[in-house]
Amino acid sequence: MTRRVLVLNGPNLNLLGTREPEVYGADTLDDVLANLRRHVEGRDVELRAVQSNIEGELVDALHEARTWADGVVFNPGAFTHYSIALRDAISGTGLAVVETHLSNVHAREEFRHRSVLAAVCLGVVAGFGADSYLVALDGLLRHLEQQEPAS
Ligand code: CA2
Repeated sequence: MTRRVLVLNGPNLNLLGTREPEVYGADTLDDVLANLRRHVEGRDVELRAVQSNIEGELVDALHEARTWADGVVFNPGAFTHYSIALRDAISGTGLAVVETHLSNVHAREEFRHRSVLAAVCLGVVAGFGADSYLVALDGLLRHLEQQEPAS
């Protein structure tokens, strides 16, 4: 059975690899996505990627994902810490979403310690750099497998 996953990235993540490599690593967003695609090669997994700097476009991407995706690997960027609109979109769609961060947000400024999204997500992965996305995807796929009705 094909598993369809949206890899959704929020504000400023299009700048990955251009600045702050000590915090976010040297990979560009395209590198991160290529890594993910390599990681699932040979498995029946379809990945679609969306990045936006605009909160409403991220809400729209979640609404649209409801029509085709089994789950979402989502790095909401700074919206993590204050977007009630994204929280409502996640809970409203009922999608299995893994909140994903490159950096360990809990080891950084206090305002990054709080997520308004985590409580409505399936899980949270943070602090493994680009590998956070691989861990998040594996966790999501394992969860989806366990949901599959026994044949
Ligand atoms: O650690 C993460 O993945 C974050 O979601 C990244 C967000 C930050 O606001 C969150 O607290 C944690 C920031 C993404 C900005 O990415 C940049 C990358 C390169 C240069 C400038 C910004």
